[in-house]
Amino acid sequence: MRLRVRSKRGAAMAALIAVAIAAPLTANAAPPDADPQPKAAASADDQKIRQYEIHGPSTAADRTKIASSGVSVDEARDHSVVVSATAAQAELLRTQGHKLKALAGPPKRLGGKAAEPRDFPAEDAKYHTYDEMNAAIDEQIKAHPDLISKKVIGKSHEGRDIIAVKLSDKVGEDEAEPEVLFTHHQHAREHLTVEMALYLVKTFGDGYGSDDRVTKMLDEREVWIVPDVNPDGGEYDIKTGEYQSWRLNRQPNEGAATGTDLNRNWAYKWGCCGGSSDEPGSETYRGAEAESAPETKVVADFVRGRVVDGKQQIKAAIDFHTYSELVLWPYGWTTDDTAEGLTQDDRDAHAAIGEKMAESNGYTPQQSSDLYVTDGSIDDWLWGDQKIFAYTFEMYPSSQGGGGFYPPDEVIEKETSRNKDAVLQLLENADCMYRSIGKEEEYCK
Ligand code: 0X9
Ligand code: CA
Ligand code: CA
Ligand code: CA
Ligand code: ZN
Repeated sequence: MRLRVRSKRGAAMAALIAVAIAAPLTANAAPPDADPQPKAAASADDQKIRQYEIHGPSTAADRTKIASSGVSVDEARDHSVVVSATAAQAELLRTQGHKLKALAGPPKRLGGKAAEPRDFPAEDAKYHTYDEMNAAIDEQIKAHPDLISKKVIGKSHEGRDIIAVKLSDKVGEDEAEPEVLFTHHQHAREHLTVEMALYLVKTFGDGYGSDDRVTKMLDEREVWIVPDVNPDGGEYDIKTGEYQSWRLNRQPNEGAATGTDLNRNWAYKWGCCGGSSDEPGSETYRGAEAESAPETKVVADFVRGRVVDGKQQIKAAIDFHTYSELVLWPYGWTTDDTAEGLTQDDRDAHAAIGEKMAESNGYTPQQSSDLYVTDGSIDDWLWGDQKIFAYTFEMYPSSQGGGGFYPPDEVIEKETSRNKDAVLQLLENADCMYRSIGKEEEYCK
């Protein structure tokens, strides 16, 4: 396992000090989030999320145990973690003996203006709402109709269109070219991933004919981008004009709590291994059954639909998340390097290309379970069920000090273009992923 030693202490400390000034903490004082009022039966407050730092957890096993309390583990350092938790989940961890330090909440960034419902705060206006995202994509299609198309692949729980954008020369034809999939925004608060999708659509659309690598890849590959897997969650996260730190979709469950963790809802080893929760209200609630979330099913059906004449056309994929600056590969459900359906060669090819991509963007490469165990995640399903080489990118920042889930919009250009080379590498390898380990003859002839 390789966990990066963090160098962003200063920024993280500044954030902690800011919290401490706002609400001084002594060893046994009530945390600033403690609610003195008796709990109402209502659910919105019970599901209010904030981040905490917990000192101590050092191994993947420690972190998996922490996650089993129902929190999401947002950041893994050498000897501590940052989690997102409700007040009740935080309380449970405290009764288990952990010391939780509340971190600063999401930034307001209102720039002196009143909160605008259903939009990003004024200072983050460069981020795209769901409507703005669709408009930006439509504009690119208009500019490059021979190169870019889109189709509605299904609907979210609240009825929003989930779309897949296709990029290739002769975009209207289904050519016999390796296909590559990019998925974005399974987790509502990870808005930078939608910007990543828009960056790819623009960079490939505008770069065709002038950028040699881009041109070659659009000539020889078919690229699929699902820019927003969880539109309901994303809109919910911004709808009051203040960030909600929301992760899940917006599907109601029996009882009060809303939402399923889409990245625990995929139909491979679903709920197998302590890497998700069966309790609504958990940040990693896996849903009532695999693909119970309409958003998961829509994307899974789309991927299954790419099987032509018994052959899966999609060869490789990246699922974009934030944050921590990581390149991850399967499996998440087991900490073993190899397991059923994942041979040593499969693992080595994943790792070889994963490490090369990480070299180019400066992220840390590792097997996803080196972080913590997950089951029912998209990358395990893509590989385990569909034999698609699958990566998860955890984008900027490396730590909570860099803005956590809410980096300012000033970083969008730099942090999306940072992945251009890695994405091109994946496309260039997609015709034979085993070439990376010198086994083209054996696997690709
Ligand atoms: O926990 C997740 O779903 C991802 N991290 S996040 O902070 N964005 O929520 C990591 C998923 C990595 N993939 C697997 N573990 N299979
Ligand atoms: Ca700004
Ligand atoms: Ca083509
Ligand atoms: Ca094709
Ligand atoms: Zn995520």
